[in-house]
Amino acid sequence: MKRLTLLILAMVFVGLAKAEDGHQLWLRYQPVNTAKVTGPECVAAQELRTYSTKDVELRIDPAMEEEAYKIERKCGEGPCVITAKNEIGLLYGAYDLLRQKNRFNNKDRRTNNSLDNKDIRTKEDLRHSNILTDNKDIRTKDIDNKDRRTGEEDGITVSRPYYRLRILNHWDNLNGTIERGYAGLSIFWKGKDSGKRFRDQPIFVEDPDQPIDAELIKEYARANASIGINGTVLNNVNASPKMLSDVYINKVKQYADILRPYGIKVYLSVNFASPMSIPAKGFNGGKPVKTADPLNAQVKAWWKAKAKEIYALIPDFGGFLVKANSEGQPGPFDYNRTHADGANTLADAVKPYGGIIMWRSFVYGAKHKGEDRVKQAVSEFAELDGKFRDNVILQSKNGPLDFQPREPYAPIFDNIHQTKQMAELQITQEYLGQSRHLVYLAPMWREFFGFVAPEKLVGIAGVANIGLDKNWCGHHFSQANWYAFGRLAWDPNLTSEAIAEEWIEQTFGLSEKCKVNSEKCKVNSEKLLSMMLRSREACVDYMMPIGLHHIFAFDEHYGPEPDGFNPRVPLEWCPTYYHKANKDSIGFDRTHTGSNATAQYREPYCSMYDNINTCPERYLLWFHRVPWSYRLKSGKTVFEEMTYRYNRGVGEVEDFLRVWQDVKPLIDEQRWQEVQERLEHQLDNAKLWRKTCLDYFGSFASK
Ligand code: BDP
Repeated sequence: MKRLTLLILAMVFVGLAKAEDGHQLWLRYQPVNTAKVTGPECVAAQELRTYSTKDVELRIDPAMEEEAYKIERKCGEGPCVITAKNEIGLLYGAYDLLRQKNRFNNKDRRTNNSLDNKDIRTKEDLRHSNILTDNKDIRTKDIDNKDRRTGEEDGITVSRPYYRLRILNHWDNLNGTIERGYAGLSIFWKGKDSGKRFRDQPIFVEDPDQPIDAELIKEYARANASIGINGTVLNNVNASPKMLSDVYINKVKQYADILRPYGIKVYLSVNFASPMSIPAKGFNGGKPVKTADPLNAQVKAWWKAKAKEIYALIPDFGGFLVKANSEGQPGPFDYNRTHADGANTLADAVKPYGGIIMWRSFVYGAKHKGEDRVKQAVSEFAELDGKFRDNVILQSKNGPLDFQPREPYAPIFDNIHQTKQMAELQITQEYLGQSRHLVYLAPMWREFFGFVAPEKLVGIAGVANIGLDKNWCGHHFSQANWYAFGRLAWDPNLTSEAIAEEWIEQTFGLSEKCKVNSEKCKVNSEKLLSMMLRSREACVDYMMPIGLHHIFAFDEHYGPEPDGFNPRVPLEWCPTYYHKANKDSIGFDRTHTGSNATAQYREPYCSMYDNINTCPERYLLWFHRVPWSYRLKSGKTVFEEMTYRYNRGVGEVEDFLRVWQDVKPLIDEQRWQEVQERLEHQLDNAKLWRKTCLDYFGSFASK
């Protein structure tokens, strides 16, 4: 009897621990097994059979658009019907149906294409000032009363993705580490400890003999499919040539086979000099080439042979992502060739198979060394516009510098007109507290779409925040950024509010505690929503308000180091280069009297940013150099305003801790505790930012 009780208790605890460690992400539906599913045998059917409480019928209609779906809900009278052109559309429809069923707060905060999706900066400003000053009111601004999901066609939802390319970029190295990864080692590549140490950390080396974790990759595929992500780049943009060796291509094939039923294509980052060290099947008796010059006939033949080798194994392989001539990576400049020469050679190799090349514009310190770093992409690429093959896409970060907590949009999007473009967003919070701070990024990405119209782009890439940590992303709330990326790639007009609300309800709202207390859960969900929506602005405040940027500790990019200067590293890595504070003034003059970066923007932004009276104050020190006595619209001097904002940022985190305490009764123990610890750390770190920056800048301001 005793043994039996113990056994039951043990089972309960194992069950609980398993259920609440965050590994299930937002896919926490309770299995019921009563669904009747007709239609093709596909992942959608399995998903619904396991989880739906209602009968669902799946229908194929070849006339429908690729990846689109229709859901007809005749609640109470017969089955729900999902119709799509093929199985992947059915799968997306199935996830949407499940998403709708697992919501309890049906307020309409869904889309907003009238407010922050146009170039109406004044409204943008208004919106931000609302967020900053009156947190209670944030959501009402975005409510649009037309419910396109339920209102229009009486229970019919029709949805199609805005972008064909919705791709995660994993910066995973073949030795299992992840560049800018804060959630453990790679889920794709496994290394082994070399026994050597660097700064007390073990050095890992590649170990291609280790088997892949097929189950984990299937879970990964399912999570991505549930939010519409349909592509993944499996390795770091700082790519090892070994990625293209046959042993690794064989592994890529295994991944492609697991991901395919979920509608996900695989892509690879490639090292431009790969032809010089890796053999290609059927090429030159297995010998590499002596050069990587993209116009050399042997090099072209090598890339063609390599493409053939890959496509023989993976017929739906997506293509290559390339970082060339940036931060020490090889590229076409090494042979006096242009980015277009380089990209086109690769594009020709994958073209026969329908592949694409995503060529990154994140370049500095090469051809335009010494120029203001934020100008270099336009300087390098604008003159090449129109010279790229039609299967080349220029992939650019949302800001012109490097994923800072706040940057103005990257003007490359204004300067390229004939070449296809993609935006690269960073889901991993390299500069926004990594996996230790709660910072919800959708508002930042929506801000970007307010300046770069979604229709200018053909796709979106997101630098992933996924690792081997049990909860995938390190911080439970960082999962929301993965979720938000997928949802925005599907529909960039979705509001940050709608996405956060969906995520909260699915992630925290389906617990046993919520089932018996659903009204309280609604209140909780509102509180969490408000906290998430304020979190990015809070981070800007306690790290880098009024246009400060890149004052992070060298390399780790986590804590503050505003006095950072090291003559042995490139100047563009030094914080002091970016604020140029001295006893008289602070800020980087990027106007016509300075680096003239403002000239790279289209009107009205060019004039607006150039003129200190019209430049939004959130970009003040980004574009302008001002004396310490300069007064902002608030009447405060620069240093007084800084002090106010650093304090406000810290105050926000204090409030997040209060919110988290309030919601405690309805959140499961393990996740509550883990988030609590991180929030406490976030507060300490925010205070450290405040102290370090105010001490440092104050030492100039008071002179
Ligand atoms: C920076 C990262 C660096 C990346 C680089 C890139 O610090 O690790 O390699 O961007 O995007 O944000 O290429």
